[in-house]
Amino acid sequence: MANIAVNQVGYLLSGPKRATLVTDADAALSWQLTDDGNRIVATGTTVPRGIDASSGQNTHTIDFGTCEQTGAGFTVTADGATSRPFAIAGDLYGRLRADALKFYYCQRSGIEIREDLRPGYGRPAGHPGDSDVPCAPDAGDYRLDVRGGWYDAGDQGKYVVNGGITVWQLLHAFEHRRGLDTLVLDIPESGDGTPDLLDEVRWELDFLLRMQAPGGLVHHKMHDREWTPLPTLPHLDKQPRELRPVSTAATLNLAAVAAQGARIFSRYDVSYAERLLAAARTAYAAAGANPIRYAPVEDTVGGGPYNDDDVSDEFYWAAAELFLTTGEQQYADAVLTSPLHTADVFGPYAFDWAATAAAGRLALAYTDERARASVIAGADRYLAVQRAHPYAVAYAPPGDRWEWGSSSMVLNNLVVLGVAYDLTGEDRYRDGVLEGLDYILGRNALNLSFVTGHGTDYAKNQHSRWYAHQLDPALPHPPDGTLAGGPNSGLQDEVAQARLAGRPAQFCYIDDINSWSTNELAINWNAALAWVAGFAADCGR
Ligand code: 9MR
Repeated sequence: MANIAVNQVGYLLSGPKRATLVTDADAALSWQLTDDGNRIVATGTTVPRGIDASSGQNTHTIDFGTCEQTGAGFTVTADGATSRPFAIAGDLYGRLRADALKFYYCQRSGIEIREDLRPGYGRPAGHPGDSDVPCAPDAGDYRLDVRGGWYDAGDQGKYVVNGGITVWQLLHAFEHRRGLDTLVLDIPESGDGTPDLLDEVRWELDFLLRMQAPGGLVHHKMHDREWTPLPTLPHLDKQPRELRPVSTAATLNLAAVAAQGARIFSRYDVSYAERLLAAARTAYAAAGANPIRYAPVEDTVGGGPYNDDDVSDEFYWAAAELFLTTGEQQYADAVLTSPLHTADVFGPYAFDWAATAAAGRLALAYTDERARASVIAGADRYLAVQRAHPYAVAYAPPGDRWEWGSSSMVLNNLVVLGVAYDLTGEDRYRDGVLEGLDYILGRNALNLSFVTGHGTDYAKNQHSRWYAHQLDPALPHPPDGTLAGGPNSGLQDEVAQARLAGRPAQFCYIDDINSWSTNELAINWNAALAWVAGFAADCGR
């Protein structure tokens, strides 16, 4: 049976407006766009696109971009199928931007979540004992105060490399997207004179600073000694908490984001900015003296490994941020002599917690001519991938094997398009970001929005120990604005293996709380959503 997938939130009046038809037909078909009063407002013919490798479906594109009517409740019809309803509006994404950022307050550790600020999500402070945590036997013989920060994902571990890329992306958005300095996030600090987004990011930055050991190296992570069952609310977690060993990657993450933070916070809190910059300098020097302390892949008990045995990209990224903040020659030299400054860093996906070279490049692109040209070249490549894709996804990894957290890879490739738009002002990059967001919000093989509370059919059972409504109806679903990790060809968990084995990439997803490899939530993934939603909100008028 035919099916039409659309962006269920809707389409910006000033943006591209396309849907994907799944049909057995090979020849072009007629389509109609209908408004909520059942009036036909546009008609046309589909463009056959053939088999989509990511879903195995025979597809056509429906383009209703010429529609100039606004409203809610539009549907598009072709081959006997009718899409879910959607809006066409001048301005659509303000709520998505706010929700994607409000997500972080509910992930906070070490502080009560206030019911008046997040109705349905109030809970006592989790892990107050994180103020005095011992090293595990292989990590040292001291204790640190590592309270605060955000819980990483559905688990209650706190990992420096994932916190690092998250902070970086949120601060990059703050620096380069409009409107984030005045956005109200309904957090305890709202109204204190500092932008809410910076207050939220500081909650994590303070934690990252606390993870720095005497001598300047930074602990890779801290988490429970053993895995806890679902559900477990943070304040009811009985597992002992431990610091895992220091790593070069974690140390360079602190160097990168403390340097970036120093630049951005200097307008609001000079002494905090100085503290950040001092920490960034000592971290960078400590990493230079200890360049091969790698977090091992086997470290998977009680928390994820976040293993990484190539930190040349972290060195490049940290040097880039230190250079942008200080302008000092030593950091300029480190950037210019890094092989990654000239390497092609825009592969199947642009960046994530382990691959940070593109983060350095995207930071430098606003002031460095070589970096600027490379971002534009990378963006052109992602645009070509998107144009060839029947669902307009700018992500097509080799063999169409989609990675863990693919939603964030799709979005981070759009970030490259967004920066290219900043650099050139050319509409094709802006349109690419907007059309790329369609996939996340329902124009996909599952007809599912991967963002809780946005769209008509959305993911709401993401793997989490406390938003565990699926297991205990007294607990909430994840808050609106929570991104699901998304299709993952690896199918590492048992639910996914039992239900999804052998399927094409886009079908390697299930909205089940126990499918931790396809349906988790995570701080880094929501940062990708926040960046792109911030871009899209800014395109409204
Ligand atoms: O996002 C991480 C992904 O890139 C890795 O392939 C995967 C396996 O190492 O781990 C993911 O991170 C998880 C972390 O280890 C623990 N907290 C939840 C994270 C999201 O699933």
